[in-house]
Amino acid sequence: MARFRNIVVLTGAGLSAESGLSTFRDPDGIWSKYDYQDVATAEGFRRNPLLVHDFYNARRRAHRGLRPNAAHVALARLEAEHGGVMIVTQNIDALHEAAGSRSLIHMHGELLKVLCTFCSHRMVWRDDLRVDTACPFCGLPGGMRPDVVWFGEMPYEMGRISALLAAADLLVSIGTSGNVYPAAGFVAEAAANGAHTVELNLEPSEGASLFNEAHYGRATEIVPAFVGRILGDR
Ligand code: BV8
Repeated sequence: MARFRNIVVLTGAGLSAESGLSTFRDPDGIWSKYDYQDVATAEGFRRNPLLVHDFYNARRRAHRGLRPNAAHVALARLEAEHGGVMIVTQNIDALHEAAGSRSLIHMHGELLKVLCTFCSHRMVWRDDLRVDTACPFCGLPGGMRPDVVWFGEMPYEMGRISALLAAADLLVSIGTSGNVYPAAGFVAEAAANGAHTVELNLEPSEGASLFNEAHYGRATEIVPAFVGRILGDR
């Protein structure tokens, strides 16, 4: 494996599947139980905030006690030993951090953070959120929402991500079905800038044909093996 200088790793729900978190589009995934229009849009939140709080409260509770898996740990090792790695995750869980990753962008926000829509303060929040929860900063009730990017909302740090994709000589996409934009467009953007592109997934994604290289299998097996190749393990 040639030596790469600037590595961008895009991760999706498949990376956390073996830690016990549901994915979205697998047969028993989240979108088979909820309509994303009801629970992952600002319109749905306006229409029925109680349903949306219940949806995220259940995911916050499910997150407790979960541990990062061997794939998260391998990516933290890659960052520590390579030095030129940035993870851009679509996931809102905190398992990359728990594995030790620090160079990390949560482009779709974070499950364990909330945002006050009145005073714009963001804060770590591990408990349930209710419609009438008062903001600890401005004191006003009724303005608190999960700090996640819903459909129709602009993902976070897109300028920084574009700069990273322009400089990348390797893009690795892990555990994502390639359905959701703009993340699904990153492989084409990186390839246009001359990067080598690799897909690591359980099965070919929507964008599979766009990758130079692909390895299919469970993340806890194929990600440590790939990281070992990059780091030149014997
Ligand atoms: C925006 C956060 C514009 C909250 C999420 C028509 C065409 C193109 C685009 C659009 C369109 N209509 C609308 C759009 C835009 C829309 C979009 O892309 N829609 C799609 C559905 C067509 N995108 C947006 O709205 C985005 N914003 O475009 O803004 C804009 C412009 C200007 C000003 C304002 C706005 C915002 C998108 C973000 C939405 N938020 N979630 C939450 O999590 O609750 S999306 C949600 O999907 C998650 O973030 C998730 O990460 C993301 C992607 O899903 P995946 O991670 O890929 O998960 P999935 O289940 O799909 O796949 C899992 C994969 O893992 C599978 O391939 C499986 O095989 C694999 N796997 C499973 N187990 C394993 C495994 N792999 C390895 N090992 C295993 N063990």
